[in-house]
Amino acid sequence: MATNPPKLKTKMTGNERLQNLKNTFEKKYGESPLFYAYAPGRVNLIGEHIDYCGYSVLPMAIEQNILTAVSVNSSGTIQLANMNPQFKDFTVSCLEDIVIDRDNPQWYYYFLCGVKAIQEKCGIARLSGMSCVVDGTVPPSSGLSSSSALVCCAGLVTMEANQKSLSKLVLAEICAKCENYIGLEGGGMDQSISFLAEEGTAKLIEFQPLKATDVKLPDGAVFVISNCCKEMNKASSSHYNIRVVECRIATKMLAQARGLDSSKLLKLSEAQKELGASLEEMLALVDEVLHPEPYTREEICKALHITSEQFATQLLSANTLHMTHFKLHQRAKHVYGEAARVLQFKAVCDSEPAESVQLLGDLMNQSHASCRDLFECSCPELDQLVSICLKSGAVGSRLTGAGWGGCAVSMVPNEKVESFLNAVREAYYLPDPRRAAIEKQSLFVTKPGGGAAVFLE
Ligand code: ADP
Ligand code: NG1
Repeated sequence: MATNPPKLKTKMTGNERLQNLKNTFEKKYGESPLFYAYAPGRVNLIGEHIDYCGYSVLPMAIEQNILTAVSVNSSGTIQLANMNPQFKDFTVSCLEDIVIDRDNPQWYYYFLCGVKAIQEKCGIARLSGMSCVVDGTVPPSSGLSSSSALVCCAGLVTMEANQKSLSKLVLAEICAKCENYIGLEGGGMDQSISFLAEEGTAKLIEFQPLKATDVKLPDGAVFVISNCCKEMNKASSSHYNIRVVECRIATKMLAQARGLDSSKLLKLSEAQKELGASLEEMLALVDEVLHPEPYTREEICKALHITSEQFATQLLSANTLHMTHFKLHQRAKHVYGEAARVLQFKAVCDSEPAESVQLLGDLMNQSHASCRDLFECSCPELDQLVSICLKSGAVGSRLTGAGWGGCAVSMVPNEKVESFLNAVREAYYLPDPRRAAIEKQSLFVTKPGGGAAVFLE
């Protein structure tokens, strides 16, 4: 499957959203779209902040997606418009290099990340002109990967408009790398599931090499997404890259302590591989080698035998240059523990013991506690929402995605879904008019959806 290009070429009619998009397109550009493409957002069931450390994650695609209507022309420009008036029109020339301003992460720069990825991969000297209207239903900055859905959709649109053909696997790999143009050191989970998802199944996503394996979720429960209604834009803050940097430094400190050549290792999974150790042994090593007090730059430079200039150029990124203290013990503990939980989650899904739902719920709860206490990527609103979800009948509940805001995912036994939704509505959404106003799109049952595709009307 993953070797085929994602061209559904199916006909889609009688869809109100598609009709609105088509009408807007025709009004704006005076012609009909030639084709459409969509890429889904995702919910990560378990495995948070470990993709960029090289560890497997366990997401599924959601129904919400980014959908784009496209026409191809000889205007020599790429014209971008959006159904949401908050996202302004933008036009860029096909004759000049595509420049992405990482200090100003406007919506169209995410789109241009996808364009640039295809241009570079396929060696396209001059891109086809195209006119696009984008319509998104993934709530932005909420941990459901609206940005990656946009990047992936743009990559797919550019491939199709320029008559190129790449497999889903290659598209996933290049779109994962290209979101870095906007300044984020992401790990590739979101783009991988957006292309490799298949309806009805969650996926274990492994990296290096990229691989997606079906994970059958238990029949006895459903997954419910709830948004805490606090947005967190990753590209305009440094929370995310700070964690990436801390994990990178922890890798080097562990490697150094065990006499490995730390200059070659960047990811916590690479340290494990070099040492030939199990995840349990890595957890013990973290306790033995790293102290819980934050590390200063001086202490790290001394241990790694590097200068403060080397520290800044080799270990930090543009938006983390200001950092003075680094929590290495806590971050590495989270990563190795979470990596083990992903494998346990998959093992339970595969072996289907009678108590599957409870076992998976326990793992999700442990994951949230680790994200909150060790990785410190939760926030008071998310913690309150997770606690309400558990009191309302969920067997497991945790933040999903980058965190610091955004969504929680809860596992709810089938027979409790209605009472769960009512209880969460009453306890979290209705008491606050701002939350109540967006409750419908903020609290919903989800099931594994399909991956990105191109189609005709
Ligand atoms: P997420 O966790 O949803 O990926 P990010 O903060 O990384 O959140 O990215 C959100 C950004 O993606 C938005 O600020 C916007 O620039 C872009 N984006 C998301 N949805 C849309 C959309 N429907 N149309 C245009 N841009 C979008
Ligand atoms: P969100 O914020 O949910 O799109 C981000 C990263 C993922 C992963 C998760 C945390 C990007 C594009 N996405 O997801 O790769 O690291 O945080 O598990 O950077």
